[in-house]
Amino acid sequence: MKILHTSDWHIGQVFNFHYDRQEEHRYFFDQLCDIIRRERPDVLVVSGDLYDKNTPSNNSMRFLSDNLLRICDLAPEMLLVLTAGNHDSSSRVESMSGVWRRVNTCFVGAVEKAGDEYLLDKHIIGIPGKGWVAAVPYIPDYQNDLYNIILKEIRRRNPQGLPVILMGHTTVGNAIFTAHETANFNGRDIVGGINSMSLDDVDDDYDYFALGHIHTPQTLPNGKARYCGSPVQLNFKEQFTHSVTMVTVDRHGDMPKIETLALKPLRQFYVLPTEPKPLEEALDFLESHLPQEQGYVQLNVLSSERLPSDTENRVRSLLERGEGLLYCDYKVTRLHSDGKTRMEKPDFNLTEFREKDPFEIAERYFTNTIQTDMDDTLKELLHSVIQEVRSEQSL
Ligand SMILES: [Mn+2]
Repeated sequence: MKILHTSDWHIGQVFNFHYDRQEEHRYFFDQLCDIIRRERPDVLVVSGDLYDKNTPSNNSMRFLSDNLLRICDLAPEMLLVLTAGNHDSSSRVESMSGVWRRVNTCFVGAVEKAGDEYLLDKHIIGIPGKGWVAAVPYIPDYQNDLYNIILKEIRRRNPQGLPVILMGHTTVGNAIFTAHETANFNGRDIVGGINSMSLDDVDDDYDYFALGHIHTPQTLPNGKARYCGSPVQLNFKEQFTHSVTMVTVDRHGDMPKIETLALKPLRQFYVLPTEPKPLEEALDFLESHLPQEQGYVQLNVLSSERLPSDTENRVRSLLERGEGLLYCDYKVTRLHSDGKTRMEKPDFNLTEFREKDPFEIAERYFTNTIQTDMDDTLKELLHSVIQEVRSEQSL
């Protein structure tokens, strides 16, 4: 069984509030179509965060369906399974699922119960003679029992012992979170608002765990759970090669063969200079090292005070000398006031602020204003309030 694994498309992202990413996503879909044509997978799994927002524009929804139809047309025999991530609206993702089912495409968004029992059928998708997909969308952590309940039901339905592919959109503890803001509470990682779970709590009889949510591509230590990572770079922190993952499982119980297929970006992300420099030096550097390929530019400045108000205009006019260079912002690393080279944590810019975990923002605000660390009782209280707001929002 051949599985093509991707996740975290974030269609409809508007970078830095005004740069539409649709051309870059189209460039990704062109490459995805080439890969499908060449590799002929049995199933394409997309592990959540199809859209960037839970209220995508009509244009974004049209863009997704047009591109999925392209894929369906070129590989009508391939199964597609797409799940909702924490960025998606679970009910919206399923709103047209009945129609899509006719072209071998399953959208799985919401988890439903009848009384105390989960409704399992839509999460368990069989490919006759080939294998099974356990389609688990983003779930709040009090529903983590769903993974094992589905795996148990598949054991019952799978007497031939065909390969089992598990999907999830969650944080697995001790993974590599380099492209993300993280918080830690009572020894547990929280990334992008999702509490971490342990792979040890999931029954071991899946053959591949196709994970989404963490954008840094990585195979976890058990060798059969993997974050494929985002296919399109979503911010300046994602400084790695973006890719999709091709997986082959020969027999149930065998270790999967995992191959990374690199993607080309349409636009680059430039942080210039690489190390922060004082403003005038940074501008000189930019002028003499103007990138040749189109992309987003962030100026990297070392300063002990606020930058003059014309800084942005100066950077913009330098970038106009290049081709397709898009100004984003400047990042200021502050020298400590005692003049030592020790650096303080840079202030958040607006983009970073939007990506931060609310817990971290509140904690930093508290520490800066009250000038003392938050005690455990307060942390616990804050944590439970954030959880409560989140579970209300996901209803
Ligand atoms: Mn994501």
